[in-house]
Amino acid sequence: MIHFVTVGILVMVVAILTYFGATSVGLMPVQASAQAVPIDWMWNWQVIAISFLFALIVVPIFYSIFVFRRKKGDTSDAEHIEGNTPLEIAWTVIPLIIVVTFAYMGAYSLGESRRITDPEAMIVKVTARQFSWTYEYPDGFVSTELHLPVWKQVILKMEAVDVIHSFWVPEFRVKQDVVPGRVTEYRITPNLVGSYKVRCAELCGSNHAFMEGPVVVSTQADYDQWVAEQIEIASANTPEGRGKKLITENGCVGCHSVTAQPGPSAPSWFNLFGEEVHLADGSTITADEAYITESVLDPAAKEVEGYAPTIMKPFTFTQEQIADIIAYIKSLK
Ligand code: HEC
Ligand SMILES: [Cu+2]
Repeated sequence: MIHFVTVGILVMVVAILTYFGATSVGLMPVQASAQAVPIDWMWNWQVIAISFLFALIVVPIFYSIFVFRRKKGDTSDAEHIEGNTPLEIAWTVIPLIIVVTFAYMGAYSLGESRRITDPEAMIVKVTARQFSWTYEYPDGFVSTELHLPVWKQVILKMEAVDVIHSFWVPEFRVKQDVVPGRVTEYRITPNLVGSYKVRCAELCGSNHAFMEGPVVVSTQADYDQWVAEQIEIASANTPEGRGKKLITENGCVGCHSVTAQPGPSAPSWFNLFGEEVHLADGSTITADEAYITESVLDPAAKEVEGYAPTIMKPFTFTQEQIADIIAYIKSLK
């Protein structure tokens, strides 16, 4: 009996220490959405259950190893046990109740995270493609950044143009697949101002790991200002402006970069125009109109040294669109 009491106390102590240890190391990123509350509530109960089960297994093992160690010179046989019906019923029924309870809690928190609906939610159209995210705003502009006002619900209507992707902002907790030929919905109420990142959570190809994009939750005033700036950029009907729009809409910057830093998986366009480009076959070529046109319409024709030619798929654009893209690339200095 004394052993049961000692083990019982030790199990409780180790369970409590494990729980506080596990929760103090920051297992979860900050909680930045109203939908995250029921999810984190359930997660917390899971950590409690995990800590208890961990203690329940580890404590008796170590207790037995140290307390019931065979004495030196003791060669007698151990007691033979032929089953124990009450014990077997207990270790079947108790875990069953726990599992069913967690299934209920899971369904409850899923329901709870979807019940928070606002009929006046803002709708943003999301396009996922290898390997970038683009957002179409109700105000009629397209961006590669997702900006959201705090405490305002947003519904993302998401579509994939190629393969299955998955929209995941860890701080919002909720995750949703984006499937070609189908519109999936993602409803979120951001509740914490900050800069986060969307990641693709579905292995979608060679640059899946770089399929990230900024997600900015700001005050309504900052958001309104950003929207005004975006509308101004979008309405500037210059060749560079139209080129920038095409680049954004077609996800080019998911691979390329427009700054001096090379992109995640493709050359930078910064200072590209007029420069000598080193090709994989050892030759060089000047990046002029003809070269850029060919690189967009038939990327495999000339391979840039150090990059895989197969990543970029050919695009179809009209001559005017190509001219706009070139005008935009020229402006990157
Ligand atoms: C999936 C990634 C990816 C996407 C999306 C992509 N590209 Fe590329 N692009 C590459 C890679 C990799 C190269 C270098 C290898 C090669 O030449 O094929 C390249 C090369 C180029 C070049 C030649 C650059 C140089 O430094 O010589 C141009 C111009 C270009 N791409 C334009 C575009 C445009 C315009 C778009 C969007 C309409 C686009 N790319 C979309 C991956 C991509
Ligand atoms: Cu993806």
